[in-house]
Amino acid sequence: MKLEKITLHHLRMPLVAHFETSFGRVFDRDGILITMYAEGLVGYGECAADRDPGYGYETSGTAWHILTEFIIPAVQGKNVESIADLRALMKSIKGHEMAKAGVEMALWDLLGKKAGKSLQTLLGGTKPKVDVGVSVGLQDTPDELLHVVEDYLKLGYRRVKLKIKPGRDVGDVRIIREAFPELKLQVDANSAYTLETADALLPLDELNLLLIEQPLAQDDLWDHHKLQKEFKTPLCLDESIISLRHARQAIEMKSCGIVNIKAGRVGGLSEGVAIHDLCAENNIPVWCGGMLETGIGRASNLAIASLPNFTLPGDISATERYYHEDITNETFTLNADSTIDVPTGVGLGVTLNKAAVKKYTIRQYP
Ligand code: OSB
Ligand code: MG
Repeated sequence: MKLEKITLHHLRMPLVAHFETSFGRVFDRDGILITMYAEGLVGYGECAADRDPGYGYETSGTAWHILTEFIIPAVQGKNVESIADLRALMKSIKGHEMAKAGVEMALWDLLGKKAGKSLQTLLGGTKPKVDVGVSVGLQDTPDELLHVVEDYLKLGYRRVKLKIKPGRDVGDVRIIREAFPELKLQVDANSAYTLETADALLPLDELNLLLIEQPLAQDDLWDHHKLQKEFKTPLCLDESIISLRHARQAIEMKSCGIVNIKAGRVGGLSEGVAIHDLCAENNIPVWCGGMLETGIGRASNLAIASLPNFTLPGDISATERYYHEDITNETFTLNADSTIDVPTGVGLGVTLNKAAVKKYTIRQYP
């Protein structure tokens, strides 16, 4: 089918509550909505890059640049029958995985609508609902952290991830573990440590954590390998796994025991599925990470998280955990068993709330 037109909306949406990680605090979330038109159908995708280069080098600004100057000129007006065709058109553009992944998501939505199939079906997902948890940001005091965690448990979340940073790690985590001895608990450092400073994390090994996510730098598979030898708790890589190749190298090097899959970070859903398959062959459990996405990205995350080797709960929380108003008409709610239902409609299975898109748009292309 001919990709007749691609448009962009740069969104800035207020979060229900601020979210703080080792790289900073945000009060609102940037995203780029990608709309793709072909054969009378419309597909939607979301580019997950944030406003600041704290998580990775991509920002909503760099993604806008790469999309408008390179990706859209390379794909608009072209005939594309498959995801492989689209990836071939974008192949000469180095890096910028989140920009590419957003465009790929829009094509998956279109292909699903054309075939009358859900994204879940297209990707090979099987589960009707997926286990989820909540990612809890750094709080001003350990006491506040305890209250925030208690509130999420009351809502029904059965797995909690705590953000940590130097000086706010073992002490905070110990308080939560003592208050909730049976809770499925894990931590995420977002690259805030070095091999030297990560020794401070050794007491975490006694706190019965599911995993320790991304303690060291993004480009440091080797030091993660060295650090993993110090811990019984599996390290989990997020930022470091930017492609199937990086996943293979991390597994070969034993840099981690678990992999976080974010389709945005790895350049698209197809690469995410390939990493899922590789990890399954190597007995490496995977789970679906999140980037505080809108309903578009959340629908996509739920679809990929329904593949069989996503055996740990994902960072996919209910809509109300992120936004008072979303850009999809559909909202996602938490079931009593700490799961969220996977959309079953064609494509992503969500529709756009155009008034909300208009309200949160800060620039448009063309
Ligand atoms: O490291 O997993 C991360 C949000 C933004 C950027 C990076 C991360 C996160 C989260 C939130 O942890 C996950 C979610 O969407 O709920
Ligand atoms: Mg992470």
